[in-house]
Amino acid sequence: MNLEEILKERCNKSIKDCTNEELYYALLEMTKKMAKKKESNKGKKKLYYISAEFLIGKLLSNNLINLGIYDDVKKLLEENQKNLSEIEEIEPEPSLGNGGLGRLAACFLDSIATLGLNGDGVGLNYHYGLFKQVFKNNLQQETPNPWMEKESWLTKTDRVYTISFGGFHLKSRMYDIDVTGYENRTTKLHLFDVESVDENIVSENNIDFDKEDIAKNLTLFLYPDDSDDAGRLLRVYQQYFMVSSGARLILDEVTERGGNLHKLYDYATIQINDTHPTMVIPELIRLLMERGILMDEAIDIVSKTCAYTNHTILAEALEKWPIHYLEKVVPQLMPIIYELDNRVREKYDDSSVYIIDAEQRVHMAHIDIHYGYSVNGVAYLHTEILKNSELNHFYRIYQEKFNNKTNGITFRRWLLHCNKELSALMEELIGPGFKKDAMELEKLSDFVEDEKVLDRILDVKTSCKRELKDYLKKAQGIELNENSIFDIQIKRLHEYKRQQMNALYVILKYFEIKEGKLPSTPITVLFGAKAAPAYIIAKDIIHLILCLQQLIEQDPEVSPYLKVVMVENYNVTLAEKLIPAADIHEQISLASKEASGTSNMKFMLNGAIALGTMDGANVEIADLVGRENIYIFGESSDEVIEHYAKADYVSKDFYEKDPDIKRAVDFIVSDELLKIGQKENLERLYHELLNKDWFMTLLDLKSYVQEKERAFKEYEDRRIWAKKMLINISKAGFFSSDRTIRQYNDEVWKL
Ligand code: 26V
Repeated sequence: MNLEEILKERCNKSIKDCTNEELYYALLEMTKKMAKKKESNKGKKKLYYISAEFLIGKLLSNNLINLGIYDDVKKLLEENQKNLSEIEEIEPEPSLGNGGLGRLAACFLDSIATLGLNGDGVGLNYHYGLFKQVFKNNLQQETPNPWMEKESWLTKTDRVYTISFGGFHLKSRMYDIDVTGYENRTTKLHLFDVESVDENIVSENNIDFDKEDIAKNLTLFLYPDDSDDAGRLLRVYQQYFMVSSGARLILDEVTERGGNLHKLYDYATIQINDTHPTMVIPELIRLLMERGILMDEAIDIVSKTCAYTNHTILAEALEKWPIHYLEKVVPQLMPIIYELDNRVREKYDDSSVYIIDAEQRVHMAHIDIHYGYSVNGVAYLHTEILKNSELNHFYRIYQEKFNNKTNGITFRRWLLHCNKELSALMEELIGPGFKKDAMELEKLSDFVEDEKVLDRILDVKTSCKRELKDYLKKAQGIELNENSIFDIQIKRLHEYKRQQMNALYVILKYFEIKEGKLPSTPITVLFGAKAAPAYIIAKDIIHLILCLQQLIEQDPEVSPYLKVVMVENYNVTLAEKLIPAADIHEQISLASKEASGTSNMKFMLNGAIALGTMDGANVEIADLVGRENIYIFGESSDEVIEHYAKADYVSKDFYEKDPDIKRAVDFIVSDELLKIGQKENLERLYHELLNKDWFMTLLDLKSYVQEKERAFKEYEDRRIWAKKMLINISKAGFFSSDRTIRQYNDEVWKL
């Protein structure tokens, strides 16, 4: 089937006469048909990657690349005066994830398909995704982010289940998205949706809706506001709907393939992505018992089938559901959960490993660890912290279950697609092998002293900066100076990620410029971040950054040398434009708090240098590139863990003993900023930093400023900088998600 034929059928026009929109939908149809024709991966045992989030991004370009037809399609369009990039703009981006965890799941699906593994994704089909972020009066507002149009990547299937909740039933239907492997076969992402969903209960301008009307709202949004009971209950409804649908799919598929449910683990393995899908464990036990298997055996079977990945050590993010929630939503699971807890209590007298705690809350991660066969962290340091502190009591019981799987990213999207110029240069230098085997990037190290190559790498960077400039001008009306240093921090807004520390740096730089100390090269500090709708301080930090953006913009003394930009509605599409354009990337979480990070890997692959703490996968990046090719500052994870243990960090001490810190923090509530911003928000943030500062911003601020200045200074020697860039790229191969998935398969799934 070719494009011309499809167009003829759809609108009876030639390529030349079509609008970009007509071309987009024709390409969508063509790509879907091609993917459908491809054989899917096969095998006796199948992996089910269950996740509440799959942040898949736009799919057209990615699918064209993976199907091996990108260049042909682009050429055909060009011959008809059409531009593929402009056509890609038509595609809406589904926002089916918060950040790293959801994007990781999407990268994993790409690698599973590419490696030819028999594995599918299972999740939910949120009609409005997370939310669309809009800025008004320098504040974040949330609106729905609809992405499902009459025609989309979804294909409706005939698979329908009835899901029972306390007091009512809902009908669940499966929709599929084909996941194309790079020059290989395909797999599927199964997204379940509630048949009775009603988009009309949401208004256009905000994300308010009746949280109690479960039949209508269940799949409208990802993680609705969990600041109240109704929102939290809705999350439990969503989770059970997802896992019950998924568990039935798994049992049906095993049975359809002639498998024996007594040996379920020979036919299926389930990767539980964080604790959101944990109820799949009691649900599977329940369903096996319904099919006549006794409880003892059912528990044993399921324990050999499920594996759990932990993605955070933040206590507030480890799910603990009050028993009365579960009694209300899923009463049918309660006898099983009590039994699972009793078995633990009979065996161990350490209450920290119980499933149900003294406050009558169910610890979801504890179910996973006791009744799963594998527990993994997502970077070396993170797994060590799990073993040695956070989950130490479990590690002592189940040493053999614990393992590390350092995260990875798909190089198809994060190099071949998002940075075609760099990718072409790499191919010219070392041949096309790196596209299939990322470790071949190491061959680039032959060129670290080659001045011509170094200059060309700098040229590619400038060209990416220009592209970002053009894009942001058109899309958001933002003006960038491509001759400035692009210093970028893009990730969910959270105090532990410390965007506020970056903002304090901006304030200090503002003072310097005001006092006549000008940077050798102008600096552009770019941010992109959504804050959870109920996370007040996170929204205050966004407010501060936007106020600084306006203040500096309006100041002709400062604006030629310093610019702050917070892009609106940061998402995968924006990441694909921002990452190739970065000179420096900020990975400045409080050590021990960022499980891994994955943007750090994407930036490195695109020749940006990290400014970061020894946290998450930064530790492994530093090991690979060496200390001369990364900027590291701040206290170590051991030191930080000790501060928490001793409770000896007092932010006010740092504020009072250092006049620079005091001046920067005070500026948050200065007349200049209060003229621009909201008193309530700025004062709240000021007091938070002074009296709480849970994530120790002021502790690391000084060493952060120092290291950032060092980076800016070294940027001035362009060739030395280019060498650092090349070394970073050449060492990025380890962070291919193909490597991560191979390790999961060899050590955990054994497909
Ligand atoms: C969840 C929640 C939920 C409610 C309240 C606040 C809160 C804060 C954090 C989280 C994190 C959820 C888990 C997560 O997204 N983890 C991220 O997973 C990435 C992929 O493994 C990893 O690279 C990031 O470091 C990690 O933060």
